[in-house]
Amino acid sequence: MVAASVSRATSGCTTQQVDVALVGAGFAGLYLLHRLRKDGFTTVALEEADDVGGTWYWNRYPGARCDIQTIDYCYTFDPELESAWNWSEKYATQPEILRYLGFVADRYDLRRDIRFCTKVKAATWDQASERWLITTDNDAAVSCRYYIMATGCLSSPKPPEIDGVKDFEGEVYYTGRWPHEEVKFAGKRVAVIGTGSSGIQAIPLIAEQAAQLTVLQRTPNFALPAHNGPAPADRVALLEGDRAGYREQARWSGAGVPLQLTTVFSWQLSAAERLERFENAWAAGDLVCMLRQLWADQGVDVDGNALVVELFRDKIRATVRDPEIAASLIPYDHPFGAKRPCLDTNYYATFNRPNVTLVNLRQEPIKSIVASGIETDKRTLEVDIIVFATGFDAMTGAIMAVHPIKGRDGKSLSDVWANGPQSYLGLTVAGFPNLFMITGPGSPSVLSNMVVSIEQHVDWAVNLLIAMREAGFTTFEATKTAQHGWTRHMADCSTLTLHRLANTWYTGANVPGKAQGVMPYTGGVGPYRGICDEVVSRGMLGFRLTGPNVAEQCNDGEIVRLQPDVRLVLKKLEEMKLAPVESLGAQGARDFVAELNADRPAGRPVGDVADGTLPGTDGPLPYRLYRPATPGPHPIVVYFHGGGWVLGDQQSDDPYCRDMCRRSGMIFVSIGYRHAPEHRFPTAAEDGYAATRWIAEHAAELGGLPGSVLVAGWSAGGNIAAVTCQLARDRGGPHIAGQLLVCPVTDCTFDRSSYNGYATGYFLTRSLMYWFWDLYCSPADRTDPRVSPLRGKLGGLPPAFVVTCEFDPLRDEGIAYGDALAAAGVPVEQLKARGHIHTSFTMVDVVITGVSGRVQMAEALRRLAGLPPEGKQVDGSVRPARTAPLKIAAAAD
Ligand code: NA7
Repeated sequence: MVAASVSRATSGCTTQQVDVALVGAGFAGLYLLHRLRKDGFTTVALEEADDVGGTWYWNRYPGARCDIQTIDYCYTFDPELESAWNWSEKYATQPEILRYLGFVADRYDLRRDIRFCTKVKAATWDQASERWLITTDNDAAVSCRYYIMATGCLSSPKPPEIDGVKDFEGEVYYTGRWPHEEVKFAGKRVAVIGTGSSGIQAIPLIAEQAAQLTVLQRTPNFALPAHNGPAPADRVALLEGDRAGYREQARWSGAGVPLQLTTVFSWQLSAAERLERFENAWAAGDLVCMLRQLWADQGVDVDGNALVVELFRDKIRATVRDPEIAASLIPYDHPFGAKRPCLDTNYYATFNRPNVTLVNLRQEPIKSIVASGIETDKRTLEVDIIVFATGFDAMTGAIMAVHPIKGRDGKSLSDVWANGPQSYLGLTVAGFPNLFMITGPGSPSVLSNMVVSIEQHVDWAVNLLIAMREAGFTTFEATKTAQHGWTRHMADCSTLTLHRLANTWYTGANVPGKAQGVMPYTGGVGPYRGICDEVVSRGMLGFRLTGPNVAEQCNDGEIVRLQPDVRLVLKKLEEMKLAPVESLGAQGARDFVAELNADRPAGRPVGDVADGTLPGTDGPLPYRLYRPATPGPHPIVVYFHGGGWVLGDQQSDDPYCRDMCRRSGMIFVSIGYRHAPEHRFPTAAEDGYAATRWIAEHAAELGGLPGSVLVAGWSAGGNIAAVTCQLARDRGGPHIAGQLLVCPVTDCTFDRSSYNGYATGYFLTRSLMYWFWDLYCSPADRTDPRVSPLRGKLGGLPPAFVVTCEFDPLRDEGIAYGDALAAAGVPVEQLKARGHIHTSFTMVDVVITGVSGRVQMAEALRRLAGLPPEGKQVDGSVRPARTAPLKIAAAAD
């Protein structure tokens, strides 16, 4: 432990020497200070305000409250603290939260190490001493080994970007910098600019006092009634019944609140059932409940989300009497939840008051502020008070805009982040040694219960400092590889939610000129915590650690290379500790697959699903036909399911067939070909060919376009599809217009690198493939092109779209087949799906990140069938765009 001291620096100023300097005395700074001191680090906290509270110190505007229930929005690190404090309301007011933070500061005697009224002016890393030098506007500079930003995500107010504020002769207030003295609205004409959470909380209370209130709204937002009062009895009972368990559940949840997620999809509910769920959430007055408990596809699929939006719109229309005002208040430009929705008390009803006027700035933008009020391009609104509720430079504002931070080689953080924030884990930045950000961009932060995320970050960071001290390390720094991997993982995660579809402060869109991109981590609090723990268990993966008397440690790499939802699926499977499928015997394996399939999300509705049989070479073969809802006739795709020639049937890839039928607008006919070991090679191949020929000959009867068909298949089904194309070419038909091969088996050798690199741990294993091969095909037959199509003649085959997945033993043989087809002159497109496994594309509504791949497959099928791309009619006219690119399936959680 380095003793805190104050030394006289060469310049003559005093410099305070500490192990750790942190900025901010809000929720994050207070807990950080407590933990660091408890663990023996000399620490100083620098705080601009004259007291603790952070964002709760500054945001004193009328109506300011938290929007996560207070029993969840509080510290959990000390059970005694929990029992020493009782919250009076379900959503505490700002004064109560501020009192709580003051109570915490006193209880742990934190104030003695906080330098209040001290603004940091610059932070500079000194390579020679391996310390940060922090200069301030008040008294001594600070020299510290570690510098930690506990500055909050919403603490740097955004300038209103409206000219003329200084010309206004009345009073001006900013919600994010509200005065300590009471603001008197009585008898005054007041204007509020901004209808985010701050505006929506303040407006009803200001309306009660002011003579006249004008609300200037640029973009309407969703607001849900808070129904404030005492904390709900059921939640309190849950907490008190098992406090530790309740808190632990929150830590591993999606949003930091222990709520059960729904697994039911919107299309499985009737309109009445959906309404009932919505009404229950409305009555509960809980954002997390409304955001996550209606139906599983509400937060990840625009169609599922649109159903929520419509119910919200009905509520606004039912509350606001004037239909024109109601129409202006109805959100139109973003999915529900993509922008932070608000919790309100009487917000919409406030617009029924005679003293309240709504100005729609989309119809009459503000030109400037003038001496007497606000000038729009239609009129001058004369007012006595203007309240700016115009928001914050969120996530990055407080970190980089507040003071220059210069890291290694004098590089400044604002330059490094000029194109958007990049971090490792949202905690630290390559090139900035010994710097931590608590709930920085790249961590769950504002998409979670902040206090849960703060405690996780603080614990993780302080535990690292302790471990370093014990091992003799004095510096840590994220590697570029690790940071790059995290940035990519962040981008992958952002495809799981709808946040990327809205212009919000989550994406930086509220600040003119700011680089845009989803800044918080959208993968969820629990998965994030698991990843941070994994960084530690893998030897501080992605960090370089150095110290004076110890060898450098750098275990470089990327912490998550799988797609985020694939990672979760694999983790779940690992936890289930299932016996290897090949140990179950053929029937046991079939039963197991049937059981798995019974539990999967139901496939989406299509126009029609019909079962039938077709004549095979030795008797009838069952099939299942999926017809689009659009008027036919449609091109037909003959589909072969996966299952290693041993498992599955015409229904086993049901969700995939439904999804592809909807996306491609084509008929899918899934074939129940015969299986090994009862029917060995070449039965499956011959059944596939016979079925394709029969369907081509009977296309019109099936409602399809006559003349040709397409074939598609996944895994062993991809093998059958590929072989069918070769047989059709060699046996005089039928004409096949294209082949879609998804993770196909194409060859009988097992020595390609993907077979070895991904032999276990990625669902399909090498030993399972050995078993499939043994059951289907004797070694002597394996080089026959009817099972190893890669060994066949490839010229003259139909154009192909070949899909392979990065973490799949079959990856390399799929790529080899695509390459060989191309070399033989066959038009080929290959989709090499990064971060995916063998089952990614058929786990519809489970692996959400598989959607974009299926969109590409559907587009490819349409091209191969000679259809226009989605959105265009055959005659070239544009039909109403379906939401295909945005049609993201459900249930990330
Ligand atoms: P928000 O949610 O960013 O809301 C700011 C509001 O101010 C929003 O309605 C903006 O409209 C509006 N705004 C911003 N600049 C202007 C200008 N120049 N002219 C007109 N209107 C403007 O901030 P809050 O403080 O309400 O809430 C922040 C978070 O704090 C909240 O989500 C909670 O988590 C706590 P826009 O939508 O940009 O068109």
